[in-house]
Amino acid sequence: MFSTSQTEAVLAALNRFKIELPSWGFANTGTRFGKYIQPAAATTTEEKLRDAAKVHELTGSCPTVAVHMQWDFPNGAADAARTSSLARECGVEIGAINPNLFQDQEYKHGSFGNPDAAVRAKALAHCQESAAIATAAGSRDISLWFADGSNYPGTANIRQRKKWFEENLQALHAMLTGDQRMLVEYKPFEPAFYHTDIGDWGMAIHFARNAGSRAKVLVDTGHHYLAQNIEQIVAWLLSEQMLGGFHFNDRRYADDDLTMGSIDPYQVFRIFHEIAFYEWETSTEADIGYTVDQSHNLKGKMEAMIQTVVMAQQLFAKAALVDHSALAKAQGCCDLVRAETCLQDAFALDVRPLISEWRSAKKLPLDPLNAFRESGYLERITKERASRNQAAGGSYA
Ligand code: LRH
Ligand code: MN
Repeated sequence: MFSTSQTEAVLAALNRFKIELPSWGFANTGTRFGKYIQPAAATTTEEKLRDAAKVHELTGSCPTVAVHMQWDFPNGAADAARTSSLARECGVEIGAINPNLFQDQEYKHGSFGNPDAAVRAKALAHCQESAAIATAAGSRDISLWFADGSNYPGTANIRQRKKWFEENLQALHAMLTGDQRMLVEYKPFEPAFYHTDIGDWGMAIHFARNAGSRAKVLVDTGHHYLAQNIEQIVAWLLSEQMLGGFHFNDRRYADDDLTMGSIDPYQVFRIFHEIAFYEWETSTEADIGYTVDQSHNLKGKMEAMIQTVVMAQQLFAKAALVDHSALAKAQGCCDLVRAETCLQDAFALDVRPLISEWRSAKKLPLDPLNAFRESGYLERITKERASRNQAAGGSYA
């Protein structure tokens, strides 16, 4: 079935593939039309870390957890040491620190882009604290997403807000230490529906470059208009050495935050292909942070996360099977069909037997989802957490 070189390529790819899990993916999240409470959902940071550790135990590819300031560090930097030792005790590490500049009432008209200097200063101080937590927790990335924007024409001075963002991102960059990075995530709309201050990759790469060498761009797959060619943006960011990370999810319409590869697995494959092809061509390993960013409103949160990592492993493995030299040759002589089929042939390969081989070599369950169902973990956390979750629930108005 697979040649030795194909087997080696897939096993090598699986050995280095790591995808970070979002703490918020284990909590009861909803849409603006409400939340459907899951009795087993995690509420405390400890429960989120334990759930993430369970997914890592079953899949072997997600040793770090992305955390969100207000959701996971209610007492700010004071929580850093305890939370990072708790994570280690669970068998994972604290990953990217996500400041939260969209919940507090003061941020109604923005954070870094707010016309009120006091609010801008508060936002910068919050990011400073995030950098301090990153240092305390041994995390490398401060992952920045801003809901900043406006809903109606004429209500915001877009050029002035751009200047404030440049100033504050430069100020934050100056606070980073060691190998720390700041990742600038863009999003075209929601919650703002007229303009968003960091609305696309062009604005993000400008702000990152303007801030300094530690600043890179983060691509959230759900943050694109449907017609946009995401892998072309990825190829550009790679070519510019400005690609810092991903938030993976899937969508049918907008930022739906559905499970990765559930709607368009070939999209994720094309992204992984651009990275693998770049690494083959440059004989370098791209310094990219892969992270899941999903909200599981209907699927069981643990099963959805395990399903996501299993899908990610498959798509990453398939991309490692593209015959890059045949592809480069076909591209060079404009042999369109041969070039295209280099991708289609790799995507069509069933890599699951090789992944099973990798799992048994790593003493991991051959079928993580089934192993989870047989583990009794869900029944146990449901018993532990149901009473607390019953009390939750939320209506839009
Ligand atoms: C914004 C976003 C951002 C997060 C949030 C949970 O849509 O993608 O990355 O902070 O989701
Ligand atoms: Mn995101």
